[in-house]
Amino acid sequence: MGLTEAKIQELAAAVDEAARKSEPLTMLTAEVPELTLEEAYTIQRVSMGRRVERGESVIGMKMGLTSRAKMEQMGVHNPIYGHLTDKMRLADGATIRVEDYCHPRVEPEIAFIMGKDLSGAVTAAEAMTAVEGVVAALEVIDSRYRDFKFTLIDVVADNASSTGFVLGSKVVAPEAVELGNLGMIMSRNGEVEETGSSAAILEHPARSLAALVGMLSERGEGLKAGQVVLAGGRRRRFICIPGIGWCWRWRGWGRWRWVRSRGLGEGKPPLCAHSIRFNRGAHRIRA
Ligand code: 0L1
Ligand code: MG
Repeated sequence: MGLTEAKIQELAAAVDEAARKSEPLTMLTAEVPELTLEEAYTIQRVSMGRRVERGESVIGMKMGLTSRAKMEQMGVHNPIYGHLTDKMRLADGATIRVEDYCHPRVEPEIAFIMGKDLSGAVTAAEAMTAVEGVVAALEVIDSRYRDFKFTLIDVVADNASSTGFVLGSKVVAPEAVELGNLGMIMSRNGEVEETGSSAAILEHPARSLAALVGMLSERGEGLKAGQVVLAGGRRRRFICIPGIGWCWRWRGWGRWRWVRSRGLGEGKPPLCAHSIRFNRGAHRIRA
């Protein structure tokens, strides 16, 4: 027997309030073990409706669990998606404060800017014909679940941990970059820690886009021209600990940097705030 409408509303209110107040939430599946994936997406949608009622607009979508490493971590075989609203978009120079989040993590992303509406069952190549531009992006994810413990169903209900994102300034035509094998270097406190490729995003970010459209179509939905789509992480996310400097660089797109916090001004605690800044196509996150 499925969940009642009243229960869906109650659970959507719970995830929405946890996200709004950055308050820890107990896994929904602890209370409702029979919760299905389908119902979790309904809860996600209803919780988005609550944001829209408060004045937010949905401006795009994100794909999550797109890398083999993340799927293995969660014991799943398919990616998930969440919604992006205008309020989640972090501007050049925006400041985020670690204490405003529950478990903030950052990850490098590739974003698509849709030039046309897209729906139905599409191949990766067909999906790309609707893309106007691609841009380096960064996602801030924040699971609201207490102790960072959740199941796939919980995380879907919690809008795939969506919290914030930054788009780089250098939007290029899709054919201007080798999207399927775009090199990336990640360093920690100045030392190269990991190198990789966009191929880790479902083997090609375009496949991620096509998979998103396929999943949306199952619910009679699709993407709209002008929307942003975050293709998904290529490996793992990096914990936001002030004092650790992460830097990553997509080939040809400049770099993002997240460095040691120095505080934001007189009297401010020194280790809690980060500002985000771009420089002529180089993308920088700085504390
Ligand atoms: O973008 C993502 O891959 C998020 C997946 C959800 C799990 C998490 O919060 O890391
Ligand atoms: Mg992501």
